[in-house]
Amino acid sequence: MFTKAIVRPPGRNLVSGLSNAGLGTPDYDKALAQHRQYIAALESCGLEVLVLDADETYPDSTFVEDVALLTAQCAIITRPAAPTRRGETASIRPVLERYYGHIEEIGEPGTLDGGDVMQVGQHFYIGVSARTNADGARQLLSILERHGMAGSTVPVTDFLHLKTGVTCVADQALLAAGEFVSQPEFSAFRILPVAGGETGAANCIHINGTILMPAGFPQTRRQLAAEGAPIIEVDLSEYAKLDGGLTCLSLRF
Ligand code: CIR
Repeated sequence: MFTKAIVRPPGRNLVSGLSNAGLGTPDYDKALAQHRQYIAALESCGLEVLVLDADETYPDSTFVEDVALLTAQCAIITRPAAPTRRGETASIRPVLERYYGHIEEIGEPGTLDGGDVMQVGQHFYIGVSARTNADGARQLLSILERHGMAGSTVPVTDFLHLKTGVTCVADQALLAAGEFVSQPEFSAFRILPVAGGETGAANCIHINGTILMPAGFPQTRRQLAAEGAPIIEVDLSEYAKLDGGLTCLSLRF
């Protein structure tokens, strides 16, 4: 069960965030309104949400998931690969110190974005991607093992992050798109392949029995409804313009 979440609303500099989506420039006012709805969705799953101040220095800082990994045993500060995001970690440390007595950190030459880490039960799948390198993954595995946890790596070639294309939506069930539908590392799971044309729906969050999914994907909604869990749709169109989605906007613990 999660009890808390940390979020950071976007700053006006959101319009300068990194993007490969080709969907246009985000509208700041609309993004703020969507962020408020996102917070409300987290709260309706029973989470206490800590809302940090917007950070006008870093255009992508609203994607707070990428700067840390929060586990039951320790917090791990990552080392984001994108040069414009590297400095985002400094301001998260004092926040995490409020909750964690022990904080680990990924060091040079490793890079790791939190969006590349998918926790299922006590296992952590680590995507090795354009953002997370082999050294970053190796460091994370070693930290996890030192704290009695386990993980394994998964290659990511067609998506920004691992969780852009695969998320856990029920006990032992993964909603998967593209290369992750037939990834051998996931062979023990029940795979729900995302319907054609709805690749953007793969980034969902399963929180305390409720599924949060992005708005606008009717086939995936039907597919997830068949799982029997309550569903909340959240419109994150402005964040999709920066390749971001539901998981990216919070740290849940
Ligand atoms: C970036 O390229 O870093 C941001 N524009 C989007 C980050 C999305 N984060 C995530 O998938 N965890």
